[in-house]
Amino acid sequence: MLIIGEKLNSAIPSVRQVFNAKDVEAVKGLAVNQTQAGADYLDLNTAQGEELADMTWLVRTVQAAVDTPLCLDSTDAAVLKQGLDSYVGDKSKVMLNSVSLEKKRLEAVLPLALEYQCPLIALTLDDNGIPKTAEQRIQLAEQLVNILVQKNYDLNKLYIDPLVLPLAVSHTNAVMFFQCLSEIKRLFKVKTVSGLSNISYDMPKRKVINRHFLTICMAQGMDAAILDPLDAKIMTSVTTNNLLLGNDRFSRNFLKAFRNDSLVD
Ligand code: THG
Repeated sequence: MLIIGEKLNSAIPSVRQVFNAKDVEAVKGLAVNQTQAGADYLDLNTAQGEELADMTWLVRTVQAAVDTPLCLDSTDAAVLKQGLDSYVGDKSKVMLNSVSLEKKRLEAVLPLALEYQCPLIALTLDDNGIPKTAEQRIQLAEQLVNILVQKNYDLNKLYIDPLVLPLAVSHTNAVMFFQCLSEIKRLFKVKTVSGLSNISYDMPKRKVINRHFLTICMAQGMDAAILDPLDAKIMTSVTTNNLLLGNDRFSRNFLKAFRNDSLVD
């Protein structure tokens, strides 16, 4: 499973301070440490500050520190474009997070993904909001897939995010999400992705819930997760789940993690 490191996000108060202070060393530290911990992509989100200007600064600062692919995280197409314009190198490696079926967002974000054939996260959300049922979300996933096929977008680069809602809102929100993951894969043969933390919103022991949620998502075949790679417990879960799910030939990655002393009980 692909790991998208979530730490370079202005929604985290300490990181917001780092961005506001234009603290280059702190950003480099978060980029290098997440990469060393196993991040395949680094998510960049500047929504809580001067979103446009901060995105340019962040892309340049992170690119100066690591070669790890970037995942630009904004609801605003102008910010995604700004991030792409600031990126030096092969723009087809930059993941865009995200598009949805909201009319304005679709019209503005889709051309960016098509121009550079970027990997793309697509949310099952339209102008009516997030649908309540799995069936309706799967329908939105189908609409997204159909639009992208029609535009000749390479579906291997598409990651559908069925959107996690808190268990505290409805006790069936997790099972509904698992159903979305498995059905979207079965019906459309496209990849899936999710953040973890919404599931445990307003609950105690959030990290325990997030970790077990991730395990079940992986068992449904989820292809990517936005998570904190500096959390040794969640990374131990990822490594062990990959082993158990037959995704770790000769136990190579599990044994490597063991020898590095990075597996925790
Ligand atoms: N889907 C998509 N994009 C997303 C989300 C999603 N982007 C934003 C968000 N959800 C994922 N990113 C974060 C970033 C930080 C935190 C949660 C989600 C966060 N971090 C704390 C910290 O680092 O201090 C705690 C981390 C921890 O639990 O260890 O809260 O769903 N497409």
